[in-house]
Amino acid sequence: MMNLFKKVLIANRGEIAVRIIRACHELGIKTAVVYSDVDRETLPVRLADEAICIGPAQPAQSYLNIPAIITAAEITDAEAIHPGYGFLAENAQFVEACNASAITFIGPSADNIRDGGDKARARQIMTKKGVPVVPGSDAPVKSEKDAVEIAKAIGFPVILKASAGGGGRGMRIVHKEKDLSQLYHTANKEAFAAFGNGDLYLEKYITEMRHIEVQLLADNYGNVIHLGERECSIQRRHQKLIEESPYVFADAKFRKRVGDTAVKAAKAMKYRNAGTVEFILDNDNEIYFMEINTRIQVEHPVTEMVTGIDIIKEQIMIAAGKKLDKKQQDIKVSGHSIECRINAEDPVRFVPQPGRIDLFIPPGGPGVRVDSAAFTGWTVPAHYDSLISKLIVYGKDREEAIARMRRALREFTVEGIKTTIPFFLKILDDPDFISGNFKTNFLEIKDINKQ
Ligand code: MV4
Repeated sequence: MMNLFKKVLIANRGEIAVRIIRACHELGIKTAVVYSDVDRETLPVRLADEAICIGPAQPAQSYLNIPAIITAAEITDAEAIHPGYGFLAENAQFVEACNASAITFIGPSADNIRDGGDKARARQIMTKKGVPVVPGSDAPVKSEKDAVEIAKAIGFPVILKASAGGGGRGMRIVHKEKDLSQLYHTANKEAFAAFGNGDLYLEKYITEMRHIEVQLLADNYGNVIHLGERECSIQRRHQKLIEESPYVFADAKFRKRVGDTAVKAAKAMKYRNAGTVEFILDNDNEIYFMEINTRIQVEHPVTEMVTGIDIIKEQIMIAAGKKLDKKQQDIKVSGHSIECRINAEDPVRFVPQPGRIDLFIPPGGPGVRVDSAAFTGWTVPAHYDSLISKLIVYGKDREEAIARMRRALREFTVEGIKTTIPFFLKILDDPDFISGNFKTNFLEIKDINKQ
């Protein structure tokens, strides 16, 4: 086997830092992790071979501090940096800073990140290469007048989206022509405030859809394979809550169609490393490119469970210049996997609940995986996202996976702070969840979190 890195620096925290440390140690790679003042007493700091404090809790002064992280890599002699997700994972300037210091960024190229981060440009690239996109504007709209004309041509309802967008900011659904000018201005202002770029583009609004995404692996030599799809429709305020693989109603033909389309999308932008193409699946079973996520995603474990492939190890091997050692026909999806994101939040109103965990007893047993950095006595800081554990189950089929998730959630003991565990137990008993009969509007329809 080609030489991998001797040491990798992990520029992240929490469960994903632990996940990356595990992959490195299994590959015989030493690890260094960076941490902020409030993260001194944490699992990644204990598990890594070395740990370096890079600043105070505020992300801008620690996990987003590019010079501090490059310096940490240099003084620990790390040859590569894994950014995890969030923070600097999709920052093209950070990739360029790594390149300038001869440190390998474990992830896509700076150009890949720029293409994926500019949603209007990604749409253009896909259109040009024949990847289906929802009818819409072929560039950011230039003015309110421009928006009205394009919207009338597409037909209402339409959705305004921020070119630099993410997380639903700068997004507005427009049902009638008369509402467009006002919504255009508020979306434009919101996008500018959030991203420093107010550009908006338009798409036909698909009123009922599923969110289906495809995991990709692409090496540095143009070889691209997909690892099947994930169904991620159960979300709230653009935060996914439950993800599964495979999609309940996917047969081999659907998997090939959506998978081949995702591979085509990756090739259209000369993508490399791990990535995910997100699609809209409409009621006529048509798929449309929505965006490409140029990072490892929170929900990657469900794909690992059904394919047996360690995606983090693949990322590291690709970044080290290894050729993909698997072909598309080697990828087999078997069984079923579901993930619940356990957040330190009130299970009804979803308000973050930072604080001390007085007792933490994760579930175990057959088919249960817990990706977590939590432990008894750990204080969940208020400065970061509220994800404390990912509970992932595997079953021979969806029915077994659901039964396993239910019993694992019941076993899961977290005392001292509120978590979203009770919320998931309600969803798992919902007949429409059990039958697979749900869309992205599932939680709004159910009002499952209102009482
Ligand atoms: C859409 C859509 C319907 N039609 N695009 C994109 C980002 C993701 N977080 C939500 N997105 C959507 N894009 C078209 N052409 C529906 C959603 C969507 C959504 C939009 C607004 C408010 C709540 C939503 C919940 C799920 C999906």
